[in-house]
Amino acid sequence: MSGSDDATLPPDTKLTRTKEKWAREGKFLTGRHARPDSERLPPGQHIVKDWPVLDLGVVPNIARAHWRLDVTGAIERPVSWNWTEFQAQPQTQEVSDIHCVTTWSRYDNQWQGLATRDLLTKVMPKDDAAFVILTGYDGYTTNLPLDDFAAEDALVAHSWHGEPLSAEHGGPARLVIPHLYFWKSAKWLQKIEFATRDHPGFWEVRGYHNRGDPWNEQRYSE
Ligand SMILES: Nc1nc2c(c(=O)[nH]1)N[C@H]1C(S)=C(S)[C@@H](COP(=O)(O)O)O[C@H]1N2
Ligand SMILES: [Mo]
Repeated sequence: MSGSDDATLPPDTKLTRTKEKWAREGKFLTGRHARPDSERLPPGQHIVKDWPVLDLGVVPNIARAHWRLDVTGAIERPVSWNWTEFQAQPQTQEVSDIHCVTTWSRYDNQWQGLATRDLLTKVMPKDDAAFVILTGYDGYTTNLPLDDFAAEDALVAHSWHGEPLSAEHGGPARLVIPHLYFWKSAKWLQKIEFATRDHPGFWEVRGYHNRGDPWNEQRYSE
């Protein structure tokens, strides 16, 4: 499950190596703490109006006709949805802020898709499920505690501001976990796996924090 030996991943780029170096050096850390209810902008962040694109440099082009989303692991009812089946799931709209570990934040993003809470109701995690591992069509992985995945404003989004999510931003569908740094929000979502043990993902094995709470500046592992 660790990204480094996954054959489908592109080789580490200069940017990947630079970000690993920043993690080692603690770049962007301010040492300040804030609470989401008292401060909207987390410490060390600045607001952008445009929406930057960040990924491993390979944009997988998945036609909606060939797209599937597999939900597997420690659940009572595994599913593998095609696009039509995914679109038939309950629809939720959420407006939330993006906080990227590279210090940009973007306010008031309108998302539409399947709320993770509705997904959980469908697939019924087993009692010992405690983690969720996300895999993208580019081979990217990231990990979340089940409680973070289940956040009230978290969703598997297929639209942004009323338009289908663009390929560069993770379309056909991506995860959106607004209360954690944006690297947790896997683009080009292919698989959601429930697990009893944690499996650190692509950035988590390269020096990023395992949880990534922006208000506590959990940018990097110690
Ligand atoms: N599948 C996949 N998801 C990914 C990434 C990636 O490389 N592959 N990069 C992550 C990182 S580090 C960030 S900051 C956000 C960027 O999303 P954006 O390009 O829509 O701004 O996607 C996250 N999700
Ligand atoms: Mo990122």
